[in-house]
Amino acid sequence: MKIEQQHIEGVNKSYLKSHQENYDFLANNLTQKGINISNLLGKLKAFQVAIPSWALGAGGTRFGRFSYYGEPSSLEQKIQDIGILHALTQTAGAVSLHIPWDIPEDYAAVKELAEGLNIKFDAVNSNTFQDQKDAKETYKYGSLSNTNEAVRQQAIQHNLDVINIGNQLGSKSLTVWLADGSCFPGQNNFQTALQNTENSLKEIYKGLPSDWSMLIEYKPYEPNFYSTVIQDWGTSFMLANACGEKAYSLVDLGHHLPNSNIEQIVSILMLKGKLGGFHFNDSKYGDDDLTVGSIKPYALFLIFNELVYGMQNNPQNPDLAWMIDASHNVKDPLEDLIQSLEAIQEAYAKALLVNQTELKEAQLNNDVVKCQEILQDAYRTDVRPLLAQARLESGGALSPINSYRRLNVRETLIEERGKYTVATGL
Ligand code: PSV
Ligand code: MN
Repeated sequence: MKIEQQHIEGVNKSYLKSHQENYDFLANNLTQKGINISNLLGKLKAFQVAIPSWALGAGGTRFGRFSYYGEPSSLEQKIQDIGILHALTQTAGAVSLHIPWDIPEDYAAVKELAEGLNIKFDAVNSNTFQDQKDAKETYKYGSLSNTNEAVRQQAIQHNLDVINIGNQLGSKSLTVWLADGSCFPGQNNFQTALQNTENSLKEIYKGLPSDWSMLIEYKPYEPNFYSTVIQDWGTSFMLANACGEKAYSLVDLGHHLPNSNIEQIVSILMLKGKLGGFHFNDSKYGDDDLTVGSIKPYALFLIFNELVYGMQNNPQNPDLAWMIDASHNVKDPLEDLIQSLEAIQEAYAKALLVNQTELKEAQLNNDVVKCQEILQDAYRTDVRPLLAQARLESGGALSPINSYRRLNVRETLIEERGKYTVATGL
């Protein structure tokens, strides 16, 4: 299924009048505060987030998986789904492939399909957390950190293969997330595991094309529950420094122990020019992979406030690879992703409203109350008409979720693909 412009325009008609009223009201208020609206709209339109190829099917837990039917069963169908998301939201202009789940069979055809839908190939993700069919070595006791050299070599080679696949599609970065670690005290020697990992990452780094970057993701636990080799941002930062200037840390919102100050982590990494990638999700307890902004929207805003500050003040930090990394059991995955995309744009827009000059002045005066007022004034602004206007100007839907439902997208996908198709992924 492909959503055409006239379908979106047709549905937009019924929302146009109330949108115009809401937008005019907001635009007036913001203009009176000295905010440049067209500049703001330009930034929102330019902000694109990659959809991971594994998130288009029903999510699941180890206790079960409940399909929403009509899942994409090939890479081409996954890209078509992202095309639907992008047509409606105009903010999902990239796909992040997970290899080996999504190795293209026909590169030229896949590229052409993506190009036709305005979708770029963002970071490619390797997978050494599962054993693949017919693999010679097992990752049961680790991959890049394994004490067995043959296992490490297999994992290094896999990452080099992933770079090669991404290179043929136009990707410019490799994301490495390791499940390596231990489940019980004494199982691993921490120092050996870290040294092996560093050496393996350096081998992969050697294979990076000159215009590529390597993004090193960290996670404190799961699937290993006693120790994880790359457990936190400090370890990731250390490894990125050891590898070289094209290696960066990647922050995944769900990969922190409860109550970690993620905004501070983001800020320091950007100051050091080492934040390369970002995975969005939300959580109540751990790496819950819930819809972005569904649990802690204020925390997301504070994180975005630091991201915006870094983007404006830290030229030493590269452009970031943004990706949604959320998926679960109870929603239509496409509706879920639309909600995540909206929440990301909302937090970004609010962060853009923060008056950085006034904030700096209040900070210098130690006016703590004013500092809080400035942040919360931006956070409490209902920016949704602004997002809708940015979408409208880019040819998207004023109300993506309602349009998705009114255009009977899921029903059409089920008709086209059948009910019981299953997407590759977790
Ligand atoms: C691991 O929890 C992770 O966040 C990594 O980014 C993986 O690539 C992704 O989730 C999917 O397994
Ligand atoms: Mn992630």
